[in-house]
Amino acid sequence: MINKIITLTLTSALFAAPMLSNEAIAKEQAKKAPTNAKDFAVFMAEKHGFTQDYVAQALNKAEKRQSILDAMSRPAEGKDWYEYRPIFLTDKRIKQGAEFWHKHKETLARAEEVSQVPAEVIVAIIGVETFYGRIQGTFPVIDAISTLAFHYPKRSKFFASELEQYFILAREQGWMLDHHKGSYAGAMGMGQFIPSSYRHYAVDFDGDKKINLFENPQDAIGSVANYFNKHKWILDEPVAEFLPQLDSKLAMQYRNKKLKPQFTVDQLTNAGIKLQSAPSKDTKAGIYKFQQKDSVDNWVGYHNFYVITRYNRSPMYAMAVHQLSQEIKATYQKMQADKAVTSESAK
Ligand SMILES: [Ca+2]
Repeated sequence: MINKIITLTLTSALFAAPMLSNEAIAKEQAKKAPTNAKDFAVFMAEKHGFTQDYVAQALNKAEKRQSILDAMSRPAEGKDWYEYRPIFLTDKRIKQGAEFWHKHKETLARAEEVSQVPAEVIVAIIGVETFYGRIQGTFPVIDAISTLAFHYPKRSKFFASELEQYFILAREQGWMLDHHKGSYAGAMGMGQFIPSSYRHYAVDFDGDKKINLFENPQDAIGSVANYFNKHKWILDEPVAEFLPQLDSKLAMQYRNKKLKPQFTVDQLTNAGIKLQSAPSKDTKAGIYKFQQKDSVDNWVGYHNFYVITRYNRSPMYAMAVHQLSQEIKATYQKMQADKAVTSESAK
């Protein structure tokens, strides 16, 4: 697409002096999407070659929804861990995760092989995001993203950029702009990809030349795996470890204030923190606290813990995904063992 715009710019420049310098073209490319509909339509026409009328009409048809603005002001991350965990760690979500794994075991094995990301993490993400594709959101994506781009000043620049990506994505995939539904924040499909992630990380994993994260579990599985691969998941490295006996001084000293682990396994073990999960000694690590009703749980989060927060920037999210992945894996393995016993006894 970039090539096409540059070609167009150069062609028109032949007829209109002065010719645009490379610097001017780069400046044009770097322009940020405006946060009002009128300027946005002009911008999309100039930067991406859409017809201004087409963009203006699509935005005019899109509905500003107060329910979206309301939802933005009460995210699940406002809860404490002891309230947050039970939302995701339910028997139903664990059992259906094992069933999803069984149903798509060939695809998951292939995704593991290609992306070096374990099946249980891929399944847990799809489980947390949409209950294995069942709950993908009810807001027209164009309504959600345009509402936030034009009427939510706190994040308007971010969502204007996502709106820009959404128009391009729809053109690339041949979608009607008002066709797809998603979350109140414009996340789409079984893995809830925002438009920029859809464009950069989603893959066609069944070879039909389309990338359908809404209805095609193979594409969804391959895309979640690819997202984690591109965000540098390290296979066979641990995610996190509960430290029930951690000395409170050490907990303070190695507490991670940011999402990214600021210490190394070496530093932690040299300080006397005993780790069972045997990561490599230069693996990044930090202590994260999780609020229980009357106490605090300390966990060490490793590099892979941080990778999960690249999907959703919250330690509680990463911990829920991690714990769910472990529960699903245990249930899936038990299910396979039970099946083996059943088929053996049927002989
Ligand atoms: Ca496909």
